[in-house]
Amino acid sequence: MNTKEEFYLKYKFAKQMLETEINILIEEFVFKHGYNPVEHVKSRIKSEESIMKKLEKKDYDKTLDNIVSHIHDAVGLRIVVSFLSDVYDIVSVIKKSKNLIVVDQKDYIKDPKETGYTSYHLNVLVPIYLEDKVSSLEAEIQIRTIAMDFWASLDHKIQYKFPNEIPLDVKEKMFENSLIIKELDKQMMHLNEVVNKYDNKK
Ligand code: 0O2
Repeated sequence: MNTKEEFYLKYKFAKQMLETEINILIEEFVFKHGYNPVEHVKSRIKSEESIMKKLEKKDYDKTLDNIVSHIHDAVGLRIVVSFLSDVYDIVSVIKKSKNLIVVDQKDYIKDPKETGYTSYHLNVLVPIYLEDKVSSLEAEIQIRTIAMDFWASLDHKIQYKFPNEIPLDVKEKMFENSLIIKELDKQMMHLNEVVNKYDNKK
């Protein structure tokens, strides 16, 4: 590994490559299906402070090599879609990409985290084309519905407000709300299918 600046520059390139590839895949999907399932896409590079905190939590030395080996979401991209079925359509599109190699996947929609967190996570290798060589870096893509994103965003605020221990009543309420979100996502998807059938009859 080279200097710290060069190291973070590679993460910047990986983020740019990932954004471009995802935007192309989405545009291609819209062209093929005449429908845009994506509400918005957001990407970020994890701050150095958060990376170091995560290494500490995982009990690893704070080295650049350990970031590459153990921090799988230093580059992260989130795709927020309208309906539950859109999540799986987008996952399947990404899996078919010739430029991204899927190295891990977690379906937290099928198996939610104990907090109630739901999302589909895909870890991919993103190619980076440098002047003298081609290398790759791992990035995490989170795909979720607007309802799941609503839940996760409040949960994130709660985690920030209570860094040590989240009060039990808040935890329980969030878990209850995750079940409501799950039901709402199902209902909205079914209603959308009904609405689409009306369109077809015209
Ligand atoms: P931030 O600030 O969003 O980046 P690891 O990433 O190694 O800790 P694991 O199991 O390999 O753990 O990764 P996982 O759980 O697949 O993905 C971790 C990321 O998922 C988190 O990153 C969050 O973005 C999101 N996530 C996981 N669980 C929850 C949850 O209960 N609530 C919310 N709001 N988000 C969750 P970071 O680095 O923790 O946070």
